[in-house]
Amino acid sequence: MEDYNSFLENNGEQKWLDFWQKEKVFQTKDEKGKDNYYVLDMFPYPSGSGLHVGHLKGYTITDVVAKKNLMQGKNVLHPMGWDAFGLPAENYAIKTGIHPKDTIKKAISNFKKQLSSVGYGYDWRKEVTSCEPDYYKWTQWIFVKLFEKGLVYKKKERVNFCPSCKTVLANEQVVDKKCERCGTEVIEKELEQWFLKITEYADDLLKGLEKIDWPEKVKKMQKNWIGKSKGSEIDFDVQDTNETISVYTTRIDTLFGCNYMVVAPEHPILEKLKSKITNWEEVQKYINQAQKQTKIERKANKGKTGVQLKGLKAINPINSQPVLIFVGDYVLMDYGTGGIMAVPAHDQRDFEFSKKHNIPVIEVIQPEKEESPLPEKSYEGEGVLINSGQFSGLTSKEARKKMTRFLKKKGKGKSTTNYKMRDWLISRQRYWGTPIPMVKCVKCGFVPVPEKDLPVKLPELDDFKPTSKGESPLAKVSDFVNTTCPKCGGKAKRETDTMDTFVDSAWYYIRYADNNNEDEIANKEKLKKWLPVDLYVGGEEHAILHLLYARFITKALYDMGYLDFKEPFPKLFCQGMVYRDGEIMSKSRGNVVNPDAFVKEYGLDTMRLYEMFMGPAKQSTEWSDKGVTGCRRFLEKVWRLQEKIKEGYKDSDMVIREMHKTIKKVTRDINDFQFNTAVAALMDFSNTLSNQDQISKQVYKNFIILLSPMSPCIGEEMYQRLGGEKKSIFRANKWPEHDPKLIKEDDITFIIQINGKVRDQIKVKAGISKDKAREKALSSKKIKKRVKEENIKKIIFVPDKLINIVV
Ligand code: ANZ
Ligand code: ZN
Repeated sequence: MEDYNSFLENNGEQKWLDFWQKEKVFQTKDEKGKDNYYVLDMFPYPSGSGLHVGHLKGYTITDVVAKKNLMQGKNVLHPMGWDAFGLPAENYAIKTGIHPKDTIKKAISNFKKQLSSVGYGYDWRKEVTSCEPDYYKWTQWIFVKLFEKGLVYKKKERVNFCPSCKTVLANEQVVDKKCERCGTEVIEKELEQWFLKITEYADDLLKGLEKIDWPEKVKKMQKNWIGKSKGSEIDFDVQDTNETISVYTTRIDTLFGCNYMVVAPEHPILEKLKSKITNWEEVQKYINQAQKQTKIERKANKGKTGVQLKGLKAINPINSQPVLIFVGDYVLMDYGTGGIMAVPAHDQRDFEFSKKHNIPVIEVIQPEKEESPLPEKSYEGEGVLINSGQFSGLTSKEARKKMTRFLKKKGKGKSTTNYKMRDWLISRQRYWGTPIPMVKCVKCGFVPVPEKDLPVKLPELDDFKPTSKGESPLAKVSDFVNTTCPKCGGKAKRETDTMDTFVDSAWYYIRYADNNNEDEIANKEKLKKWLPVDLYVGGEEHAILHLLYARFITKALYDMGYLDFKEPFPKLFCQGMVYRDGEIMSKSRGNVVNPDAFVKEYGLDTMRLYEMFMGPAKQSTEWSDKGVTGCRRFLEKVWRLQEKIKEGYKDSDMVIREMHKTIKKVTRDINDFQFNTAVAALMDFSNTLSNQDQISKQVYKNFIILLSPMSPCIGEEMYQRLGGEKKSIFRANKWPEHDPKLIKEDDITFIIQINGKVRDQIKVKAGISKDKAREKALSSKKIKKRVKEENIKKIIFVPDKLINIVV
């Protein structure tokens, strides 16, 4: 009989890739009466260097899940497309003169070839490409809708600017004051920029996090990024003037300890009162210096420097005591009010500053349980107020309420909320992006391009360099720039900035539902059928920006009535990285494992199986060639098992029981993203089968079905060999179900903990419920001795392992 090796050598896998394509096995069908399941990978940028085996981990996960759901009889939407605008192709164009569209085309075709060679079942009819007019028409449409809704504005903003690349850089693209790409020193420049008002959705974005099934870590990162902060705004009068300085604080309870304040170098009060500042020269010098730094550097300064405004004092509104005023670069103008009240005793930054400037430290909060670290260090915690007049004796929490009320009555304060998140700057002075569909008319101002005139097409260019003024290269194309006003018909000029590519990727999941629609972003019925996405899989590096932007766009479109869901991705799974020699795989490190050569040598089934077997999917794992050979040997063994099949053979009870256990485990593990243990269970079962002299067709068939999402070619080959089937294994609706009666519930050792410490072990039936386990645990003598029912705070239950009673 032909062995596995010759199967591979005779293009056995390719045979099935061709078959699936010919039979349209993985094309999305929407058959009536079936559940719909939408599983999606994050939108890849088709880079010139192609895919390595690290990228394929996430894609294999979605493909396994897609195939399993298909086999369970669902309609499955599993699309792929390209985040095709962006800088790499444009920079390459500047260097070589090759048009970005050609570079991208080539890269996409390479990506497609690679993905197809691994047997992924994408429905290529659904493909979208963000640099194609039929796609960016709708990116522009969204922009116009947001504009009409008042969620778009243009504003001058100091931005990071690279004089060599002649473009604005995001903070993340500035490393060590230098441009990440070319190493040129970055400057700050005031430029008119388009913004999307994501801040209007700050609270919605926060609230929505509570309802979605995402890794806790990712939710926390979004929460911190949004940075909701509840506190108070307090007005300090400036002595002998009519001016006041407002500060934002989260610790109004420390107000009696405030004996100086600090304003940002850009604070308007400085210009206003400069004639009263007796050391103005010194102050001005400091301000000039501060403005030479970027915001990132200033944040890193952490209050090391500052200059007192001599001749000026403010008055603490709670006790009318005089307060010194400083200018300091660590106070940022764009957070809160641009001014802070400083409390040396209870803020370490202020503490250190006060030592440098000989300012007294007034203790006003005493810790309730511990010793105060004062006078060595500030005490930043909460506690009970002292030295605080009528408020002494209150706890921090009570004091915050009462002091806010007190100041409010005096007209000197109020409670407010601040957010760290800023509006989304989407202007890019670059060529290879979606043109911003706005026109500037002398009479009417900025007017959006009407829907019927969309898309505003990106003109063909040969010269991709931005202009010397830092404008987009589109500014050089007079045919593009000069136009008429859609409102009054008068002379007008087009906006020449293009959009941040994060706008393109903030809505692509919508388009897959109906990617060829020329009249709508997507048909409502189709949206209802497929969205929101059932499972979204991608890397944690997108934890903040992409996922936040996508949620924002969804919420805005929901509010405008175009969508009927508020969260695009109710379930998110983030796969871990693949390392090689302890390092992230990357071209520059030279440790990349190329899937092409690998598939050629071992076969795609082995490749996919190893991707799933190499470790828990959510953890980072090390690529090992030895592990690969292990997987290959397993498939060889699976191949040989067919020799044991005997028609009508009656398997032993043990084999049947093991089969049902395996069905249960593999099904559950795939649902729980525990692919490695699913594969391990199949390996175990294959050992059981190897030890038999003969096995039935049915047992082998079930085994093959369970394996086929991971290793589809051997699955299809064996399934067809077993005969009697016309359909592909993936379309046969034959995913097996286990029979709980047949899985004998063994006694297992079950651990009882109290506050995480093991206190007893009992024998219970496997599969015991939480309630039953609780009852058993509480009736144990050893536990009774230590725990009273009424003191139980929480019960943590790990099925078939342990129960932990928290008291
Ligand atoms: C007085 C105070 C006393 C503060 C104390 C803290 C501890 P979050 O949670 O980040 O909102 N702050 C306010 N505006 C600022 C700005 N523009 N630049 C730099 N720092 C600013 O923190 C709010 C705290 O950050 C505020 O509370 C203020 O310092 C500072 F014992 O006010 B606090
Ligand atoms: Zn006009």
